[in-house]
Amino acid sequence: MSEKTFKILVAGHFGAGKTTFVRTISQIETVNTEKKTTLAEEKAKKETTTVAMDFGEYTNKYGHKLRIFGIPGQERFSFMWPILAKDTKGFVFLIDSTDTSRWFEIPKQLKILMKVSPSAPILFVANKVDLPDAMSAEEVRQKLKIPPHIKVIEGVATDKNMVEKILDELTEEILKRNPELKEI
Ligand SMILES: Nc1nc2c(ncn2[C@@H]2O[C@H](COP(=O)(O)OP(=O)(O)OP(=O)(O)O)[C@@H](O)[C@H]2O)c(=O)[nH]1
Ligand SMILES: [Mg+2]
Repeated sequence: MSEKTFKILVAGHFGAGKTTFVRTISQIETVNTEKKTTLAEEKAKKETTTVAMDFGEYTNKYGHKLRIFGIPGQERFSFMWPILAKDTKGFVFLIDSTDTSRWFEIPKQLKILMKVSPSAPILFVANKVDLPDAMSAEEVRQKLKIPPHIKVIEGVATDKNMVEKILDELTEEILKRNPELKEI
């Protein structure tokens, strides 16, 4: 693997927009593991869910090649979380800013991911802010009690420019902590 290639993980609760995020930005055909939702509560939200992982790649304008993995949000597939978190250099943590019904899943997921890669920065994203009644990043921060030194930004996983901006912000944090990745 080239020194400028690194792994990032897109995390977040069920339906937060992880698969959408990876699909929007990937420059290669993505790997997806979508299956039909089965439980009534999930079916009501969407038709498919990720059962193992998403994968895509994105090379930014500085030549950093990001290998982007997405986790399955549902807890019954949580055996994949530590596997996918291994060796990740940074996390994008998506939160649906229009719907708090699955936010209860966030703490456990965070705990598991951070235990595996404790030094990787996390960028929280208040996703779906294109929708009416979306909360602002600040509202999401307050409701989830995210401390001030951790970044929370607004995002739209369907919008390529916004996803690029999110990845650029995370990459900046990653490079601060891993200066060797700046080298060619
Ligand atoms: N309006 C809007 N819809 C979004 C956005 N991001 C995702 N969605 C929609 O939200 C739904 C859930 O998106 P997914 O990408 O499947 O969510 P996920 O986090 O991968 O879900 P699981 O893998 O099942 O945990 C889909 O219908 C997406 O089209 C966004 O930024 N804006
Ligand atoms: Mg998914």
